[in-house]
Amino acid sequence: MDTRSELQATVDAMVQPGKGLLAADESGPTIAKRFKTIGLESTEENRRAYRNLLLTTPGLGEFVSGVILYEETLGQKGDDGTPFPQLAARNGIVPGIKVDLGKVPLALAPGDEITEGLDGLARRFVDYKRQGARFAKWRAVYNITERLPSRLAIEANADSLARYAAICQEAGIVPIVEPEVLMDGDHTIERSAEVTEAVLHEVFDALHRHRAVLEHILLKPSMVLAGSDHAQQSSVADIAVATVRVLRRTVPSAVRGIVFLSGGQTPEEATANLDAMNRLGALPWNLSFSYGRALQEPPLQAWRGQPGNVAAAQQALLKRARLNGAAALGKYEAGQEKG
Ligand code: 5MM
Repeated sequence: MDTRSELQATVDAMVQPGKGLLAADESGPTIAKRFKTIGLESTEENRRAYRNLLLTTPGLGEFVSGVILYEETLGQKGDDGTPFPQLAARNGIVPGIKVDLGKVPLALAPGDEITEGLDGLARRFVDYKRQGARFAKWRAVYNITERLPSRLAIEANADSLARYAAICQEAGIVPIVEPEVLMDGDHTIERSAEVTEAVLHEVFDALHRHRAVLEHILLKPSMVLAGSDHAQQSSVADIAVATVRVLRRTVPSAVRGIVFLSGGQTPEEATANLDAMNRLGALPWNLSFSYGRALQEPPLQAWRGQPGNVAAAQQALLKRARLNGAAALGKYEAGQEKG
């Protein structure tokens, strides 16, 4: 298959009505933080057992079309000896990999951050593809204050995201482009909208300059929300309207799929907000989810590292996947939470 057809086939498999992505790409320090909440040590075997639980959830492929893995997980095997990428593919879930190497402070720009990992990326894709990865993910992070993010951070991160996307597409890998405007802070929803619009505008300008094919990327943005410390939190309806307004202003209709991150929202909030957006009428792109915490928190708490809790944890994951699948169609009802 030529590269273009390969990219197209992957996008087609990932963007499906009523389906979204599971972000299970926590790096070492992040998964250790998550395990700490259930009093579990982050050993290689515990991480493998947990990812095995997620990927062997019966029926998950009905609502999840892709899974983002961390490099270590890509090389690990399920209980039956099947490598995780093949295990996912067998269940109709496209395997992908987070390829950024994390963020560091942006030099001479106090408070801003930049994501690293471009050097040698094209070479790394040879192995990742051999292991079964068909898409990748790169996350840029923007802190909000009255003066942040700086123009410099917006431009530098957009350029890195776009270079990453171009390298992915040349390798036949679909890039998920993730600019995350953080909800930490006491900013208003209007300030979040202003920053998100500036960030996305710059990202698409950079994607154009770097010759990325928009039909063959997925965008993973944050929702437009007031800061988590802001006194007045917005309603679901206001979040949906503000987020879709910014997306309409900045994301070309050539982009097939927009898959949100949850960014610290509760699982229920992330589902309700996605649902409300999908009730706003016809949109140019498929709006769905690529949640990490909002999908994994309930199963992680149900599991607590105990083999006897695996079935309950899988049920908890399947429930969130099913409800988010409904939200991706604008068919979620809060009453379904009780089921
Ligand atoms: C779960 O967090 C992922 C990994 O973060 P680190 O690289 O810091 O370990 C992250 O990339 C995730 O895919 C997205 O940010 C979305 O996750 P949330 O939890 O915000 O939905």
